[in-house]
Amino acid sequence: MAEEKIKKVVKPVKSPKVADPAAASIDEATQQMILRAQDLGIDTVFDRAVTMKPCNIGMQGTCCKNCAMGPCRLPLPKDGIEGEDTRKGLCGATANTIAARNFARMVASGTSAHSDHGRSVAEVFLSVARKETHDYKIKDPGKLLSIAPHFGVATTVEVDGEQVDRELDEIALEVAEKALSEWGKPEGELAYLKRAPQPLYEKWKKMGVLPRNIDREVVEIMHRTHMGVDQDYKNIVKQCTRTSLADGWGGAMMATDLQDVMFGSPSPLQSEANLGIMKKDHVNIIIHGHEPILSEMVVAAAQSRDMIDYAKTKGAKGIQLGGICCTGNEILQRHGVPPAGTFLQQELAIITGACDAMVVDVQCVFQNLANVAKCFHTKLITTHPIAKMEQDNVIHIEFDEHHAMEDAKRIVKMAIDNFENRGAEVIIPRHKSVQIAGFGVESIRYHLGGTFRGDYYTLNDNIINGRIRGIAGVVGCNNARTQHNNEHITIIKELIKNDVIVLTTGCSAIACGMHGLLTPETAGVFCGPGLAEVCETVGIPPVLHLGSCVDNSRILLAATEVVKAGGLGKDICDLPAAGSAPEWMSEKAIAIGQYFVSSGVYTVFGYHMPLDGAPVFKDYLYNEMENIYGGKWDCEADPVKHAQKMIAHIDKKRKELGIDRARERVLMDMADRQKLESN
Ligand code: BF8
Repeated sequence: MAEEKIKKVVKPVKSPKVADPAAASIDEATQQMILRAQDLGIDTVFDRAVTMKPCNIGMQGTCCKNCAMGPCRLPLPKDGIEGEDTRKGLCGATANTIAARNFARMVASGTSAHSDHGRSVAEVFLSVARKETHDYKIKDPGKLLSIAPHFGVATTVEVDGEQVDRELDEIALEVAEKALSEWGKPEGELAYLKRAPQPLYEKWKKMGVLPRNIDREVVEIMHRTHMGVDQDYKNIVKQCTRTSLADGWGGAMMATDLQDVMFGSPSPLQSEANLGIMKKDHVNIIIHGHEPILSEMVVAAAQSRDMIDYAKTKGAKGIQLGGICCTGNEILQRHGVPPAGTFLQQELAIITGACDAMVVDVQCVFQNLANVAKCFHTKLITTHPIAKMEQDNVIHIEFDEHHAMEDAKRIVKMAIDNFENRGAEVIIPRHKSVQIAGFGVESIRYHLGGTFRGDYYTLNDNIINGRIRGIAGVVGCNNARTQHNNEHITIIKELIKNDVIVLTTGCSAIACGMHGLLTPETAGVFCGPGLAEVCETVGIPPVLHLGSCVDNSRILLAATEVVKAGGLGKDICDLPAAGSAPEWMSEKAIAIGQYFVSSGVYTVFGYHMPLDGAPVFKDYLYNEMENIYGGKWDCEADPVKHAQKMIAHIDKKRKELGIDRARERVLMDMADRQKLESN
């Protein structure tokens, strides 16, 4: 008896469940660092994804916690629903209402994240225009002149009956004031909406979804999804559209434009990607987050002679910067600073033991970084007033644009001083790949435009003649519930194999860089013959890195340029094009998806969508929306099927445009041609 009791009490201690590195990621550097973390007894997101399962009802989108009578949970019965759906919450909210409200709150949050970023940029730009800061300047006056008319700001002035150029400072000030008012102007509509193709703008107008100002649309979602307000999922989706347009054609687009004006518009450049960019004998500073305002200064500080000399006095050979997430993409696009990895690799950069400082601003920053940093010498520095961490090892250096360079130098010096404190063994994976990044609307025009016949001519011509089958935007996050990078890379390889040119942003772009898809040489290896020929002729990669997630606005404008160049319909929904977010996880991705769909793009998400508990609402997003805006949502977890769905849509559009036969002609091989000629 006593023996039995002892047996019961002394259970063998189970070793904690941890991730299988090969199942967690297709990237060898990531696999190596997951193993190292496990050896050191440090858990990472990959391990936590094994031990914590997602909530089944939340996954279905039908858990309502919008009032204290709940949470009310409305899972779909295992066998589905026959006849009337009688499920309801305490107040009577249906599964459709609950799932639509949850979806809408994701749109509101995602829009807020992009747009608050845009607001910060606009505020700094106003300081520049008012000459209140000297650390930032207008680096791209051409871009300022190109956006001014969209705000109704004149670039010339009449003097003695003649039009002459207006002072740049005057234009900057007026643009800054007009831009900033977009967040809260009391009447009218957002200034940038008219940049869309006219039929699209008219569609939005007819549907009553033109955003009035950015903040108002977000506030209205929060109001309408409060207990007992909007209880018609179609009406809720309408506000989702209006809010998401305030993101894509508003806050995010202004963030991109004003960053280009102040920090310079990107142009193609060579860099590298993956954890292997970190250097053992250098001071390594990892910059992580989304707002590139402070990081612009950190780049300048780290490249300054005095800081490099100071690093040498501490025994380092120099200073190596690396990026994570979209701040990383911003400094890659403009300065060639290599990304150290995607969203899921943030903990791993510290686990190398070589990260002397990690500087974070806002969004996509794991709170667990503080716990990982505790195990190493790494200084984890938060810099934004709205994004602090509770752990006591985190240092907060608050950024202020009025003394930005001073703040940046303080941070860089802190990293240098920390170089000699490295304790744990340093293990940096050797993996890294070369990449060409830095594309934008302007550089696509340069590479794929026509000298004599208007913008984007070469691109359109090659789509019409079938060498390029269509255009895909593949964007977005990593998600620890899918195999890191696998979906991005498999989908993109399938697309380019089928002659679809890919525009990429966010972590998808970093993944492409890591896996070698961002070089012109990729064309000869992975592309179908038509796309390979075009890429080899003009010397571009088949996958073009367009920047960070706010830079999805560049994809909207590139699509608009394609429409304008002619021959492919009159609206974005006419184009042989599709969108994809293979490994999405962020609410920002939902806002992006909604503005792509509402701009006419067929948009496929990977992993899963929290809609299964409300099939009627799901059907509205997946089918009905196409009848209104020409674009619709879809979801496909299998990456090959995912790409095939996009290709099928592209082919459907080619057929509607009457250009489906052209492709058949292009893809004939020599034998086919000879046969034809001899007939
Ligand atoms: O804004 S892709 S994981 S880093 S949310 Fe975050 Fe997603 Fe990466 Fe950039 Ni975008």
